[in-house]
Amino acid sequence: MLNNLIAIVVISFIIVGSLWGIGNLLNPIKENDLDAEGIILVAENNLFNNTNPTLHIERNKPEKITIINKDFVRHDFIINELNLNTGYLYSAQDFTTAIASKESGTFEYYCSLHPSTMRGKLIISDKN
Ligand SMILES: [Cu+2]
Repeated sequence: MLNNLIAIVVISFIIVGSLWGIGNLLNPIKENDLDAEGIILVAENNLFNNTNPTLHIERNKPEKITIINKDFVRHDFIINELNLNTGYLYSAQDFTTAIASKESGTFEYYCSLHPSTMRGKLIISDKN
C-alpha cells in the first residue's frame, strides 16, 4: 500500500516534470522578441543581438530594457543624451533599467569598449 502511494507520487512528479519540459520546448524564451518583456539586448560576439537592431520607443512612454552580457569580455551600454550608462557588465551579468524621454528623436547607443562594432540607433517617436 505504501509502495503504491510512493509510486503514484513519483509518477505524478515525472508527468508534471515532463509536461513542464515539453511546454518550455514549445514556447522557448525568445531573446530577439523585442516586445515580449520590454527590450532585451544580448551582448555577444561584440554585437548587440547579432545585428545592433534599431530600437523604437514612444515619446513619454517608459520602456523596460535589459542588457545581458553573454560574452567572456566586458561590455557596457550607453546612450549619452538620455544619461543611460550600465557601467561595465562582466560575463553573465545583466542590467535592467527604463528608457524614457520627453523628446523625440534619433539617438545612438553603443558600448564604450567596442564602439566600432557595438553601435546602433534608438528612435523615439510621437504616438501615432
Ligand atoms: Cu562591448
